[in-house]
Amino acid sequence: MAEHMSQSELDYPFRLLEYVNGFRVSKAIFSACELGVFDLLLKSQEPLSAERVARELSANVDGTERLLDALVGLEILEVETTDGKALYSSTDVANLYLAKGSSKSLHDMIIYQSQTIYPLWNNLLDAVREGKNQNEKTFGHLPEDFFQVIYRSEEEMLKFMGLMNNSWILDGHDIATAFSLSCFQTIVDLGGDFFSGELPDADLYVLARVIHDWPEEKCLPLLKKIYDTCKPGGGTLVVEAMLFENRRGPVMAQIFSLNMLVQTEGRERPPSEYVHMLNEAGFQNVQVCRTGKSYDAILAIK
Ligand code: ASE
Repeated sequence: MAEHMSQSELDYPFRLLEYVNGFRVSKAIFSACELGVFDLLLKSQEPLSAERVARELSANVDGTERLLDALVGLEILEVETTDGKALYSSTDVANLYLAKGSSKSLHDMIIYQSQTIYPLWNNLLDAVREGKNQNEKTFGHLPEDFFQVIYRSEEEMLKFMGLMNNSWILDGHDIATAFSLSCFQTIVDLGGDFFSGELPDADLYVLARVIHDWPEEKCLPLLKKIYDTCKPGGGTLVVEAMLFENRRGPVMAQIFSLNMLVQTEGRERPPSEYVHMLNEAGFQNVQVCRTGKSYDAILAIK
């Protein structure tokens, strides 16, 4: 199978070309989102011409037509042609995930990817060479702590929270039901300034996409503090995009780990590394649940 695939890739590198062009596909979708194409098509309820879309969104007609055509090619939009006139409409997927108002909208995640993640990834090469995040080079902030860059203004903080919130639309249910949590009366989702000061009282502390921001030296004291604060029977739920044990996938977790390199001080890890840290902190009872989606969960009980 692999041999057959690489043979056809040798004849013509279809898959490789798709990967190489990936950033252009991303930017076409980002631009349409930022321009408001999907919101306009959802609101209009009838198919629209490129001229009409351009006029409504104060954009150039030729540019708009090319963007709409590319989105049709990507099967994100649909087109019907009558008397040589093209009329564009959204697909159900675009209405559900790309328009702003919908309950499952990923709009905020896409805006954050376009305006923050994309510029950071433009410096991926330097991140790999230097082994450190590229906040200073990308945003001109001297990052004592990269979260000061992520939260550098009210607007930026809200955009980051939009990104974080959006992914719970996709994975929240699987994570919340990965383990039976009914035995925990008080559940606290730890975010913000948890390294200094005391933790609020709780039976379960949720650490969702926190550990992956930091090196082990910073995670261990945090996990120890949680362990010390927990009553017997209490614990912590760690939520992360976990690598396979041999680190050979999932590819999305591998890509996220590169994202942690360009933006944070952390990395994505396989379950055994989380289990090891939790054991070091004192937790003996540790269970891993893979969801098969982007995020997985580990429950550690004192
Ligand atoms: C963090 C999560 C993220 C810190 C920085 C982040 C995400 C993007 N940047 O805790 C969300 C998930 N990862 C990606 C690549 O989208």
